[in-house]
Amino acid sequence: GPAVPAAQRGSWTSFLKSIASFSGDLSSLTAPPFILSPTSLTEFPAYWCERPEYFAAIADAKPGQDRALAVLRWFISTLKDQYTTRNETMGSEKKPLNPVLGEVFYGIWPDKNGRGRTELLVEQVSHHPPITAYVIENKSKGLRLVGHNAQKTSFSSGAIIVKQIGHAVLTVNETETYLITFPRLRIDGLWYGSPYIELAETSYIVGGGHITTIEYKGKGYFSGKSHSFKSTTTAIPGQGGAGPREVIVEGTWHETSKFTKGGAGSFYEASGKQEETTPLEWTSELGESETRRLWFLVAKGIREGDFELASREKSRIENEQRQRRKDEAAEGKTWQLRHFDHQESDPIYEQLGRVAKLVPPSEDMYIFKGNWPSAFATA
Ligand code: 0T9
Repeated sequence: GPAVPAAQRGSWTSFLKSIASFSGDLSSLTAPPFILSPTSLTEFPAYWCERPEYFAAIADAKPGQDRALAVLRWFISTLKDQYTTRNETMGSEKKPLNPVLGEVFYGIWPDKNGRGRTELLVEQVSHHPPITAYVIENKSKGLRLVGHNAQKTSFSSGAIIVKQIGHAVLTVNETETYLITFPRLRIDGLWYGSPYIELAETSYIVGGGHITTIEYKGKGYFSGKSHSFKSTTTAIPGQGGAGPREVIVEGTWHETSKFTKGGAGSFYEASGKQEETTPLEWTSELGESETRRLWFLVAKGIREGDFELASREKSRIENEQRQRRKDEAAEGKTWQLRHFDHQESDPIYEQLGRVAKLVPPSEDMYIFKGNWPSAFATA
């Protein structure tokens, strides 16, 4: 049947008009019910964790070119989950719930086959514009990823263009660091009410004496297929990473890729299912802003088609937030982040970003305070 329910065609058209005449923070626009997702953006960092064995494999790889390729393989393995899951589970891309300031999410992927346990901690560190900070750790493998994410959106010939702001830094054994940047998104299919994502432009992984440039193309480029990429991994001159050769990998990030230079055979096959998060069991320690607790009734309303419930609960949450900000202002206080300290610049981004000639040459960062909820210890 048609993607836009007959009764919502008018509101979809006016939603599209407001997108087109609007640049910046799309999260604040009200969308018709059929396009709403019951999941908050604070859950999205879980996509980095849903192939835990590829994350663990980074630690097991030999430092140098092998490890640089292990980081790349893990990164590619997350893309299908990051950018096609909503289409697969809900029929199209959907508008996620816009997290409130201080919203948190905690999850675990248990140890299996010696891969160690992967732990996730997420905090919404800004409401408008939405900024999400996260830490992912596999302690037994000595791996830690700290990152933050924001978006700058614009509208171009019928599509939403999303420039991802922010970056992640992966640390291996407290010593080796990898800077990871994110691709640009193009959201198409809006007119028909069935949005989907294509990746575009370039993202980078820099560290361990190597730089990997990943180029993204849609239908009609490279191989002619949707979701295509081509990555080039080279040693950084003068950084002791003198790898034997350049390695090129080509294919599609949602299916299959192979070495086309400096190696042979398959690079990554997106087979098997992603592993869903085991959320940390709720106790008062996690607080009322734990995402699934906070949005429970909104999500229920969206899932069950009870949009009156969803919108009533959403308004309640938003009003409560507005009141909180007013109270803080009246008391001359500002909101304190729970798990992160904000810093204007990130020396690792600046240093490794120079190798990739990143624009902008500097970005801010969120430093993890190290305060995992105690419930992780007993979970
Ligand atoms: C980081 C990811 C990000 C978040 C989402 C653009 C988007 C919000 C940000 C970039 C993750 O690692 C990867 C995947 C999907 C991205 C979302 C897709 C999307 O549409 C939303 C935006 C804000 C909208 O909801 C636009 C309106 C909507 C009706 C189009 C479906």
